[in-house]
Amino acid sequence: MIRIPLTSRMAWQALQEHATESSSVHLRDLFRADASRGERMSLQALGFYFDYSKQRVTSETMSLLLQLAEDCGLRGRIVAMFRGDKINITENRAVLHTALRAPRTARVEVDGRDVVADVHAVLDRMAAFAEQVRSGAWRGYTGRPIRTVVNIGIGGSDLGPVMAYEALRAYAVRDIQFRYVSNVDGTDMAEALRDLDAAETLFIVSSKTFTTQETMTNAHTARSWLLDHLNHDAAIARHFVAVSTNAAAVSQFGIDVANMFGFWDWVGGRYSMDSAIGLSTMIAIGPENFRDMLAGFHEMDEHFRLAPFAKNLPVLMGLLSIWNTNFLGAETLAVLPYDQYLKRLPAYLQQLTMESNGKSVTLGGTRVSYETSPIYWGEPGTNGQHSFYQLIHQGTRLISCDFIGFKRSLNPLGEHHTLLMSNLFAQAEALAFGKTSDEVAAEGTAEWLVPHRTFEGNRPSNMLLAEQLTPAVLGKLVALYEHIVFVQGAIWDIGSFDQWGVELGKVLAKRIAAELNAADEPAPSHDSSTNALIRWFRA
Ligand code: G6Q
Repeated sequence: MIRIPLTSRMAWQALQEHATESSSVHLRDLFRADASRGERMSLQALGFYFDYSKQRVTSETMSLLLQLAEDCGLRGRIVAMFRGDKINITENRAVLHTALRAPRTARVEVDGRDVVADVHAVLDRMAAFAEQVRSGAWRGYTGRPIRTVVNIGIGGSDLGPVMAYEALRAYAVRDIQFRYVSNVDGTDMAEALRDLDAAETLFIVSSKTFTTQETMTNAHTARSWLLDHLNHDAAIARHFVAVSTNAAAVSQFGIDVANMFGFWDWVGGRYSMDSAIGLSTMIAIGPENFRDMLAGFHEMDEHFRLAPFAKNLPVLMGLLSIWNTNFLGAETLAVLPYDQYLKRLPAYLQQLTMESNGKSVTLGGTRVSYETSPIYWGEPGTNGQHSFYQLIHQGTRLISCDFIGFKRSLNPLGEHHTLLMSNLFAQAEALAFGKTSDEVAAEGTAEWLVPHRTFEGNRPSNMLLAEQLTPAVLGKLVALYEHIVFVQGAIWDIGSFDQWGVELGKVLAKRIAAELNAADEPAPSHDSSTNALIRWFRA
């Protein structure tokens, strides 16, 4: 297949020219020139109100970006993903997280097998188990019900469950505690176990491969702790369940395969929070809420698959991030949820976006000549305003922001929500329009102080609003970002679904661990710095 380099595409070149021509245009001018810009550049879909009028774009920018999407074959790529083609070419795998939330009646085949039936079989088993734990019918080895669930996993087997648990806490049972242990640093496990009663603790060992060093180390430590307290191997079956694709390793660990919840190689770790990896989420919020969340994911999948690009949320947000990254030079993208429950969303999105699109060769294997994934980061509002927002307002870098907010609070308390939302809208406004030196001077500011108090503005942002944070809305939100990543990857022509950098870390750590334990000299293959570090640690 002949691949046209992205930078040789006509739409790309037109965008470059257009970016140069419009470089001096300010959002103030754009709004002044079009009184209806705020409504025109907004979209209501799936219960979201999405306003992108504060992006530095015109109608021409948008039509060039949409043309770029067409030229890059985004349409065909979407079809290929949903159909189950092996688009993860370096691992020869299908990419079918969308099948995890397909309704029971759907059919998606991988190698001739309908995977939707498999998905629902696992969901049903998860639901039965979750109900048992929630109702107290599931008893620990000494006959007591479960009071704490500890999820042991890392990366994709941790960040999604943690984020979803925090996000949906308002829907969670309050008489069971949930803890998440991921770091191989013993402190993580020690602090999680410190005040727990083994007789009332359930461990979910979540690992797609069941070989990940951190997770296996933590799982073995948890098992020893449990056996120290309950003194019998038979206790393992009542206090450990597994989520994995590796039945052999699960059973070797001592977990009854009857208590294993499976998933498949076509689910990437960072795309797995709605698979069995979400077992802790389901125990927390209950099967019905979990299914609502899946329905939300599915609704966004269908929107992504079917909506015209000009009215397609993931396509628009993906293209806007391309514009900011590749044509305006923004290196980072701040995700700023004005909702305390979404406090772990930025961390979750860091993995989703940067592990997926932190790549520098095209699918054809040649080095890219343009930037790929921006750095995603963020904190919930309003905390960030008293910290790093300063740099977004007045620093030298261009940072684009995704603001997220809700009309109704899950905890309506006096004036809190109105204040929260007024901060949200005010920040987006200030970033876009700034404050000119004339305006500052007109306030009676001393001349020497004027430059310090002037805000350039012209800082681009998206505003994404919804009625209230519900399981379905969370599902839509996560699917939205999953598909934004897909759009970006399709335009950049990179493989969004492998993670060789993560694999490298897994191999390297094992090698050095053996050397840290050995008494002899470090293997000469290391550099002088690494050898010295190993000697320092051993001494
Ligand atoms: C995700 C990555 C990575 C993975 C972890 C845990 O896409 O592949 O973050 O989820 O390394 O892997 P296991 O689930 O196999 O333990």
